[in-house]
Amino acid sequence: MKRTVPVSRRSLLVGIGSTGALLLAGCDRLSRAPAAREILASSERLTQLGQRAFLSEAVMAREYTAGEISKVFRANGSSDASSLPPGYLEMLEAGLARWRLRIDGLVHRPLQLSLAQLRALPARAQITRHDCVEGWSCIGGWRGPALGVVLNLAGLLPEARFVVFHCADEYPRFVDGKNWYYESIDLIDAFHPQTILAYEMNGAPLPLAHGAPLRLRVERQLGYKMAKFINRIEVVSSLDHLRGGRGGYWEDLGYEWYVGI
Ligand SMILES: Nc1nc2c(c(=O)[nH]1)N[C@H]1C(S)=C(S)[C@@H](COP(=O)(O)O)O[C@H]1N2
Ligand SMILES: [Mo]
Repeated sequence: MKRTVPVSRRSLLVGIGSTGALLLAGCDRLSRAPAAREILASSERLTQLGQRAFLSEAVMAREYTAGEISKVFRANGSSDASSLPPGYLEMLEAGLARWRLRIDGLVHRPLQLSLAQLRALPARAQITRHDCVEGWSCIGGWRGPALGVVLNLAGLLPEARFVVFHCADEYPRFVDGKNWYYESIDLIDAFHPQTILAYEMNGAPLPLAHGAPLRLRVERQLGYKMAKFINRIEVVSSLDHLRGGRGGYWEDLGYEWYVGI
């Protein structure tokens, strides 16, 4: 029974067309690696969630053509070294050898991935419109592995319900030593095919202002969900005991947690 799980997922993916085909390539490549295969096969619940996402929630955000990309993509929130820890710029300039993305919490296998390892994963490219709660929009091209691929590598435990993104930047104006930006999404959004960890914007490495080296794209929600400068992904069963308890930096200040567009 377990062995058939990736197959049924594959046929689902074939059913949703070209986007699915991109992800299908990813699944195929991953399932050839024995460790990843073992994790995929052992996590039945995760696969069910993936199928639920594909079957009932796979409403895709609109994608655009290269010609529609905004000439200037506004940067918002933290966008320069003044919001980042000492040494961050130097780390970027030194080629990110020391940078790691930590994946921990309710996972079978906590991971620390280098940027090279993330780049070696199957990637998805998408040109989408970013809508900020302040009322402006820009169209940009993004590329990176589907978040679901990365989560499958770590393997979610059955209690997993939310994915939390911890960021490197701090808001100086609210400083109390704990004002790191963070965000969270549920597993439906986490396994949506357009939810990716982007290391590229408009064909170039993600610029500092837009969250270098890695930011989230969760295309069916507003801009503040799209955590920039991600350095840790934590899988949790509840958001209640995390920081202000509302699942995100702006949420803790009164904004909605789910902001669909
Ligand atoms: N780490 C971090 N992520 C963040 C923010 C931030 O200040 N810090 N701002 C958010 C907001 S409100 C928006 S609109 C987008 C802006 O992304 P951009 O700078 O690429 O336009 O990032 C979101 N993610
Ligand atoms: Mo925003």
